[in-house]
Amino acid sequence: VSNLDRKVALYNLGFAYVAFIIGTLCGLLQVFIRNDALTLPPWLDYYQVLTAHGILLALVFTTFFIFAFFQAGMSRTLGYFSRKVLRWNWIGFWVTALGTILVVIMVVTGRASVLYTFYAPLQAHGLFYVGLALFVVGTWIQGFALISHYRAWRKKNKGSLSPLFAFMTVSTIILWVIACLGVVATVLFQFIPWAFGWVDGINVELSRSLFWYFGHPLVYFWLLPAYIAWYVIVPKIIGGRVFSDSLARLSFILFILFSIPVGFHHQLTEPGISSFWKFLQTALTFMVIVPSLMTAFSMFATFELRGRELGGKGLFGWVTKLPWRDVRFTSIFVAMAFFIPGGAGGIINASFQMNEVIHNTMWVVGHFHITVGTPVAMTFFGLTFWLVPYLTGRQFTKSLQKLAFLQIVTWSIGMLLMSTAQHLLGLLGAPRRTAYTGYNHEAAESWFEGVLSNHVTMAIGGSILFLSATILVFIVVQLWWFAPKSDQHSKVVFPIATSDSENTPKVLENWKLWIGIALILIAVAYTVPLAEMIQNAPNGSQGFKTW
Ligand code: HAS
Repeated sequence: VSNLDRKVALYNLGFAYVAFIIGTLCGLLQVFIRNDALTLPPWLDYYQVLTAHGILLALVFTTFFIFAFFQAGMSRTLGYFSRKVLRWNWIGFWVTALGTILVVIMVVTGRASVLYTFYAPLQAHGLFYVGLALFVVGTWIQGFALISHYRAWRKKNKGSLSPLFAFMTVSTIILWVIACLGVVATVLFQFIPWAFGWVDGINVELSRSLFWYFGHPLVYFWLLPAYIAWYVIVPKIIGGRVFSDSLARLSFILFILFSIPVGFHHQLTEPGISSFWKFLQTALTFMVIVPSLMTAFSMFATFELRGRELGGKGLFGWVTKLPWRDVRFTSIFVAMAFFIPGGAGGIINASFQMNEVIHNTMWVVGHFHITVGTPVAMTFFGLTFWLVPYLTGRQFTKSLQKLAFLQIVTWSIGMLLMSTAQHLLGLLGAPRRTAYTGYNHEAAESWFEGVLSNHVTMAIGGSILFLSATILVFIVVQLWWFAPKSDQHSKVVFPIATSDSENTPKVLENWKLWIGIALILIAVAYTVPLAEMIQNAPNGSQGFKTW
């Protein structure tokens, strides 16, 4: 990676970690408010903090981190950026940053307490939606800059499959662009006119559906970069290779196909969508589980092959041979382990009838803390430990490595306590998205007493998590400015495993084909129900009037 390419990746990474520390602080406040241990001052309310927490961590930290990782990896695997690609990456970064700053100003000043899902009937100041639009446009610019870098490489290497890292990056960007079409449509054509008062109503069901058309693949936009690390980086760190190049590519293609036409599984309790369409999208949701199962299989195979290569004997002897003392591996392994219950919880959520039990309860909050909050976030931490030194030319010293272990141990314990409590509270009926259980709050609170299920457990978990976040940011600051500069021997490399693509079918890189099939599936799953929502809206297509 050239120094110029490094700089844009570092800026993205820096932005990500500033958002991370503020977002985790909001999380800390959150658990204490729910525990009734903290009363906020009159100028700050619960929903303001909750919105900031969700936006800063789920949207801002992830997105900026992902682009840092993509930029560093694309420059490493396909060669330095041309001046044009570099310029567009910078423009994209600044547009994304500007959008973020606008959004944050609106949230902090109390004009956008609409949560990170921001769908109607909640309404924010118009500038909040303008900020969101800029955020999306900025990511598209960065995404297209990377795609043009990839196209230039393919032109030079006609007939060859691209390196796995680049293939996966392009798949993720394609998924992101198609997914954003929904949120762009609702923000531009529904929210902005409504929030600025140009129209006097909004079609709530349509806006929620367009949001979830985007909202579900959004979770795979977070997950796929973590999967890139699992498929391409981890095998190198443990000294192995990619188990199967075709399997890895196929799993990413399956995400492009099946992660979008499934948004209704977030809306199973909404009356405006008929059961047939909900059922169809639920069935498609079960298809999007397949590439994750393929990934799990592939990971186990990679670990076992490498463990046996190192002399591991018997059924599980190979487990002991893996490099457990290497925090770059251990952090990501623990992240993977969290995804086993995380994924199982997702399957429960997606099961039409079981969704009735958990919808809008704390269970969902538990679910996303052991999907995006641990498997994804902790994979990003594991990447940070070498990505920052790689970009800054400093050393990941022994003492920082020890601290990194402490960080992942505290994050794991904190998440385990907090998310277990959240799952149990949810099953007992504790609502999400509100500090209060409803009327008769004091009496209702007492239902939730118990060793693991109460709000105190959640608060203890939350506090450990904040401690862990502080340790992580301390490590990042050290690796950025203070750790000793690396010399020839201690130079940190960007680990990329060998992936044998000799027998990989070329059709897997035929983007037109896969994008075409994805669009057909989307049309099948969405055209009729969206048309019905427009037709059936009271007061015409604008829907419900607001006063
Ligand atoms: Fe989800 C709600 C269904 C995955 C995030 N999800 C959410 C929300 C978020 C979220 C943020 O159907 C809340 C949205 C809101 O604000 O309202 N989710 C699923 C399904 C999956 C799934 C079917 N979710 C994720 C991922 C997320 C995420 C990934 C973030 C990154 N989710 C739902 C549904 C709802 C929902 C409903 C709505 C609920 C409601 O009613 O509101 C699947 O993709 C899961 C498949 C995953 C697996 C796991 C494979 C395991 C692997 C690990 C291997 C481990 C190894 C290590 C190798 C099948 C790959 C070995 C270690 C050892 C120790 C042995």
